[in-house]
Order: sequence, then structure tokens, then C-alpha cells
Amino acid sequence: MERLKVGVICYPTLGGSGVVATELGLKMAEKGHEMHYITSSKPFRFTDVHPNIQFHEVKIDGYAVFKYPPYDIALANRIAQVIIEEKLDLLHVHYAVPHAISAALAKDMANSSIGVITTLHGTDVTILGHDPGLKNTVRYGIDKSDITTAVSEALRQETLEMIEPEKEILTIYNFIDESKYRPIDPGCMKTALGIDANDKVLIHISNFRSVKNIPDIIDSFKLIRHETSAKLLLVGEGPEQFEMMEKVQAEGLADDVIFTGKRDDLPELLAISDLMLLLSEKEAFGLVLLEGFACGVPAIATNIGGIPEVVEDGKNGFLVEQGDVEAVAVQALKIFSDAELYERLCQNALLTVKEKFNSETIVSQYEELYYRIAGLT
Ligand code: GMT
Repeated sequence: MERLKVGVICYPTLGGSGVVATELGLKMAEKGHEMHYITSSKPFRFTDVHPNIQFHEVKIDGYAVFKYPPYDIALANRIAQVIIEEKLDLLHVHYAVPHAISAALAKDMANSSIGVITTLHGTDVTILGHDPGLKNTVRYGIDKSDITTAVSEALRQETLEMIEPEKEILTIYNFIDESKYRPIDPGCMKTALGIDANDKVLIHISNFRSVKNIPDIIDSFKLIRHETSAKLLLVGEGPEQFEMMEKVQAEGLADDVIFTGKRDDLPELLAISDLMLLLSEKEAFGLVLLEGFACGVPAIATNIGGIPEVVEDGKNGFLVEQGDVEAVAVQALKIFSDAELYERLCQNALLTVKEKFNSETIVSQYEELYYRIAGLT
């Protein structure tokens, strides 16, 4: 098949969407396509450089005359340049707002009819979409795109109901790189973190935004800790971090809750973890669940958004209603006390990634769309 030149626009530093944009670009580059990232900085998970990947930095000067530097316009300007200079075949933008808007403007600036695929990751629809002013902007971004995808069926449905776009939306699930996330020997990680060999380890990984509902994680852990010897790893950093540190102190849990900060060795941390907790109030997909599953770690998660498409109750973990910290504790203690159930959940977690979220299948779905909008099928 023909080699495509793809412009990719994403938030280089933002959680799951940045990870998906990065991993997808790497997989496409491995397939022989030329991937051009047009971003403010190098996406954070880009540790491996590939000869088929190029970066085009968006520079913006902080002119004193502007209260807010016009990043979206600077981005549009850079996209337009790259469309022309690199003779791109298509653009893949992650997030309708602001990236699909910048892409539409760039097309106009470059006087180009280049195809645009927009992937919705959640926050623009589930949060911005509630703002009546921005709802029209999200709709504009979707309707100006040739194809829009959503990372879960729940997000697709919510977008159709809330934003009422004219264009159809397809669901393409997220994926992870199975060669990075797999069960590995934990080595001496438990000792390094000061965790006793027999302690159960619960893990939560996020960007510590309020939507992740970390107080519920701490409250659930307190109930679990009351019944069994356990440690809670809180991995990541973000706006709620210091407040959560204060809460852990106030609850008398400082000896059992470990704030690791942002870490690159997630497979190692997952290798010592028995259970993942994700108790968000909104979650379009929950990429971190897949990272855990791929390492054989089952999850307890809230029954909201796209989570039930990933966590199947009783199969690879358990679903709880948002705010029901007692249910989290009951399910966790049940899992810890039943070795057979635990083993079944772990095996099913691994199978979920292999069968439902297989990276090869999902990358092919995107590739097919790339050819379609480049007019090559
Ligand atoms: O959840 C975040 O804070 C970050 C955000 C992002 O842009 O990475 O996550 C969204 O996209 C991820 C990748 O598709 C999804 O796994 C997350 O569920 C989604 N977050 C929300 O819907 C809150």
C-alpha cells in the first residue's frame, strides 16, 4: 500500500490522549508511513525516535500586547506551513477543541482540500460541551472534519446526544503497546518502596485532576487497610496532589500511602500491584485500565462513561457506583481473600487486552480511515 504523509496534532503533555497519539504514530511509522507531529513540544512518551517521525514545533512569542498568547492561531499557521512544505496527505487531530478548529483554519490558510480525521477523547465533549458557547465550537470542529472517531461507544453516544453534529461518528477503541505493558519480574521494587512482601498493593495512576475523584480512592483504601495489611500507590502528579497529601495525613494513612510522583517505570510498578482503582466521575475510556490489564492487574472502577466497555463486572474486575467507597472495599477484600477468583480476574484482564483491545487490529482500523480520507480506497 502507498506510504502516507500524516500530520498529527495532539496535546504533547496530556495523559491518555497524548499516549494514544504517540503510540499510534509509532505504529504507523513502523508500517512505513511518514508521521509529522505539529505540537508545542515533543510528546512526553516519545522516548524512541523513529526515522519516519518528524517534529514541527509550534512557536509562539509572548507579545506584551496580548493578554493570552494566541496558541490556536500559531498552531493553524504552523499546520498550514507543514501541509504545503511536506505535501501532507491528511491530518489526524486529537480533540475537536481546539485542534480541529486550528486544522480547519489551517486548511483555509493553505488553500488546501486535505482530509481531516478528528479523534474525540472526552474532555472536550464531556466538559466543554456543557458550556453553551463552546458546544457550537465542538460541533463546528466535528462537522469541519471528514471523519470523527470517539474512543468509546459511550463517548460516541454522549457526543451525538449533546453536540448534535451533522456528521457521523465512529468508535475506535484505545490501545496500548503490548510490548511495553506486559507481566514482568518486579525485581526488588517492593523493597525499594518499603513495602512488606506480604502486603497487598493497590495502585491508582492519574493526572490528579478533580475528575479522578482521588478522595474516594483514599477513603476506600482506609476501609481496606482496616481489614488487611496493604499499601496504596498514588502515581502521577497534578492539581489535586498536595490536597491529597494533606488528606492522607489527616486520615492517619501516611505510613501506608505512597505518593510516587510521575514515573516512567509503570510496568514495574504494576508488576508489584494486586489491584488497580479508578473511581473517576467522568472517563471517556480510562486508558490506564488497559495498561494495568496488560500487566495482569484487575481493576475496581466506577460504572460511568466508557469504563464499562473496558471493565466487565466480575470478569476482569468489578464496577461500583460513583461514591460507593464501601462497595470498593467489599469487592477488594473479596478479591484478596479468594485466590481462585483473583487468578481468574488476572487471566481475563490479560485476555481483554489481547482480544478486545489488540493494538494491531485497532491500528489497522485507523489506517483504513487514513487511506479513505486520503482518497486511496
Ligand atoms: O483524563 C484526563 O485527565 C486526560 C484526558 C486526555 O486527554 O488524555 O483523558 C481522556 O482521554 C483518554 C485517552 O483517550 C481517555 O482514556 C480518558 O478517559 C479521557 N478522560 C476523560 O474522559 C476524563
